[in-house]
Amino acid sequence: MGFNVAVVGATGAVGGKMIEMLEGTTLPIDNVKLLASARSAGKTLEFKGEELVIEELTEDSFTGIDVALFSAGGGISAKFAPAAVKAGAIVIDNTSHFRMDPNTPLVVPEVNAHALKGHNGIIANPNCSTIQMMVALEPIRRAFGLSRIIVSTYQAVSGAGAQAMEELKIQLKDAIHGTPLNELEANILPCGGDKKHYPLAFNALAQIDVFAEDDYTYEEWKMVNETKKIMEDDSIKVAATCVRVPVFSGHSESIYIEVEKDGVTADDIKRVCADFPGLVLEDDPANQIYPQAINSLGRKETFVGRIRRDLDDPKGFHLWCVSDNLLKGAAWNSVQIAEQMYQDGLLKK
Ligand code: 25A
Ligand code: L14
Repeated sequence: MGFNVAVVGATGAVGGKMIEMLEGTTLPIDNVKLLASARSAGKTLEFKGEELVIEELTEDSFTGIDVALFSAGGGISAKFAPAAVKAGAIVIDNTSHFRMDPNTPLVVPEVNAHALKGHNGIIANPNCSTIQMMVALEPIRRAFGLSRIIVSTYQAVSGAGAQAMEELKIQLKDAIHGTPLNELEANILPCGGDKKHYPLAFNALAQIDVFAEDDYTYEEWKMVNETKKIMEDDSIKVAATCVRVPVFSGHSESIYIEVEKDGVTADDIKRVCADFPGLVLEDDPANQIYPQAINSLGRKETFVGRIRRDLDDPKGFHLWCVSDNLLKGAAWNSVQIAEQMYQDGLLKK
């Protein structure tokens, strides 16, 4: 007997990839139920060659569901995840809503799968930028200790959803046809709601999500807080600058770290990275080999390269980390969590 799986936000940028990941999963599946807003109810999407009709999400949607993957925004998770849990489903939630709740495990399977067993029905999928950084840094932390992380991100627009991708496409087209860059129409980015909007085409925006404490954005705070929770170490010093670039998918990150051990070399770091599951070392400067966003698309792994020593601090190192934000950053990590739970005997019919 297989599991009944629901996808909440099935018509979104992440939801579509969740459906794709479920087509290839090792998790035994009986039925897939696609849920979205009333706007999409009645439309169909394909799953393993079969047309599935999208249903409107309601509190009654979860009868008979074993696993519910949520990716329709924090407000929807807040409202409907409890109903799913009540109906007996395990919720794997892609939004930030439950991530810092001490009773909710925040999991990257390669890093802290052991945290899954403490769940109370909901498992949080970390922020996309955090996930790929965790995969790249966990082998280094395990081997040499980590005392500090300073990261700058170059984030793709798909992280902001399907409508943001559409907005960038139109801006690029209008720009090519001669609209001055600062006159391009912008209604969504850098963040939604009633805030100011700026064009992203041929631009870089040092704002992802809204501004918060100490003038860091909420996206930057997510990277700081989630890192400490996943690595189970509040003493790691973390600071982030999150930047949106006109890339459709594939987040890139420039990461500076300080290790705890003395005498570590760049080659030591390359060696432990090459051996870590889910991480691919692409680091051959002589042949101009390093990770690129366009090569990460469709891949479940995280890619790391440009690993080099800091020129002044003997415990400092720099690296470049890339992953498909819609896959490892969201849809794949969620389905991987379900597979891991099944493997660990935590998913039962
Ligand atoms: O609220 P937040 O936290 O700020 O979240 C912002 C967005 O981030 C994405 C997701 O956008 C979310 O809405 N997201 C969430 N988690 C993410 C993660 N970890 C993440 N992105 C990256 N990483 P999205 O566009 O990718 O997906 C949105 C999905 O949510 C469904 N949805 C929205 N409101 C819902 C709902 N489902 C149930 N109940 C609700 N009330 C949404 O379905 C989609 O699946 P949909 O039916 O609303 O949208 C399908 C089509 O409708 C168009 N459309 C969207 N908004 C409007 C609209 N049309 C008219 N008016 C609108 N206001 C879309 O173009 C789409 O084609
Ligand atoms: O917290 O806009 O998972 O790129 C990930 C994508 C927040 C927004 C999250 C983006 C979202 C972010």
